[in-house]
Formats: sequence, structure tokens, C-alpha cells
Amino acid sequence: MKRIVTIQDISCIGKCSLTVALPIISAAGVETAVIPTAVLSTHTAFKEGFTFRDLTDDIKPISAHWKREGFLFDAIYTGYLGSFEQLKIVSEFFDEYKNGSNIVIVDPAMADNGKLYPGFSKDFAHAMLNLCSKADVIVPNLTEACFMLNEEYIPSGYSEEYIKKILVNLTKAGAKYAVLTGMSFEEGKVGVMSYNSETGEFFSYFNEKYPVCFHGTGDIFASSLTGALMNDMNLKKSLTVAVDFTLECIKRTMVDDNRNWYGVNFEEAIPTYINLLGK
Ligand code: PXL
Repeated sequence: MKRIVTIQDISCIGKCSLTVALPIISAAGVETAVIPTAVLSTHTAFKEGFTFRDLTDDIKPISAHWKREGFLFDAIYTGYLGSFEQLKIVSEFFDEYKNGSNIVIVDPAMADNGKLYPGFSKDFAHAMLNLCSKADVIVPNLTEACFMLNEEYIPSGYSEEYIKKILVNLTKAGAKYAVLTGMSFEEGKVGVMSYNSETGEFFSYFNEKYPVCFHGTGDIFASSLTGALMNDMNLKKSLTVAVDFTLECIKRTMVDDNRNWYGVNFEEAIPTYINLLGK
């Protein structure tokens, strides 16, 4: 069985970060080790009153213990990271644990819809680009990509040339493959566009678009992508699995009149994910 480690916060209620990464990657038949970077009562889109316990000081001792035990990981997948110091420590973790046969996936979860999440700055976005430079695969949305590259953010109606330029510039900073999520060039369709800096090849895949926006879908996408890659699917196939699964989660959410505003129904979509993985 493959083993990955995912490094991100645990938002106790909110269906994002570790509370989606653990179940989804486990459902893919992959051992999922975690380094929780912080514990929050909810994610930060709850307007007020969420608790936040920083666990930065635990990351290095956890890493050192694992080193002594000789643990290895087939993938390292990072999501929401809350501070410059965490970026630095996670970058050192890559140096320690990256080897010739594993892959590093970075989701620079810090912004959406043209805005940084609470507590983040432009400087943080630039530091995140530094972390992305050490990754094999990065999966920003367009907002995150624009903040990292100091590009103008165009919310819709952008050209393929604009997106291609951003993808190329993301890989110029170091990542092997760049994937932009939430790409839409046509009414009613949404998906991804990716760039392989080694072959110069672009790839895109789209499916149905719902005119809604839910928290946590980026984490669901990145987690299901990681699970697919760990099932020996190539990046293109893994991207189609992640797009289709994310759509299924949104569909199941929309048919429920009592849905939560803060996250999608990924739980009941897990059988679909397992099917998409061909299991
Ligand atoms: O879904 C990304 C995410 C993860 N973790 C925390 C968040 C968010 C998005 O707002 O607040 C704590």
C-alpha cells in the first residue's frame, strides 16, 4: 500500500483541509499520514469567533521522529498553510523527504474569487510561490496564481492565451507541472487546464458547471487528484477523475435543500470516486 503525508490545518467543522483529505485519500486505498499545522474550530469563512491553535512548533519534532523511524512517503501533499514560518518549515520538510521516486503536490490554498483569505498578504503569496517552486504538481485557482505572479486577475471571459501565459510563468518559478483549477472558457463548462514544462504540452478537461461556489472544493479536487496519482494514473487521467468527482460532490450538495453553506457533500460521492478510480 502506498503512503502519503498531507500537511495542512484541521478545521474541526468546515469540510475542508484535513477533514476532506483524510477520508478521500484513504478511500483511494492509500495510507494517509498527516501533519496538522493548526486546529481551528471552523474554517476562516465563518465570519467571527473561530478558535485557532497554531501547531507550527510540532512540525519539526514530528518530522525528526519520522526520520529516526525511517518512514518514507510516496507523495507529500500540502494545502492551507498559515504563516511564513510554516512555509519555511514545510520547504525544509520537502528537502528532507523528497527523493527520486516520490512526488510533491502543492495546493497554494490562500485565495479565491479575486481575494486573499483572511490573514494573508501579497508577500505571503510570493513566499508561497517559493514553496511551489519545489513541487512536481501545483494546483492553484486563477486568483492564487495571479497573486503569486503579480498578474492582473481577470474573473471571466479571459482568453486561452492569458491562461497559457500564466501556466508557463508558474512553471518558470520551478514546478514541473502547473494546473489551473476553475477554468471556464465556455458557458456551462468548468474544469482545469494544465501545462507540462518538460514537454511543453497543454492539457484541458471540462465538465458541467453549476453557477455556485462552495468552500472546500479546491481541497476535494487536490485530495482526489493525489489519490488518483497514487493509483498509478497519469496526470491527465488523474485530472479528469478529480474534476468529475468534484462535480459529483457539488451535484449531491445541490439536490439537498438542507445543505450546509460551508462545505459540499463529498461523503456520499465517495462511491463515485472509487468507481472513477476503477476499483
Ligand atoms: O479550503 C481551504 C481552507 C483550509 N483551511 C482553512 C481555511 C480554508 C479556506 O478558507 O480557512 C483554515
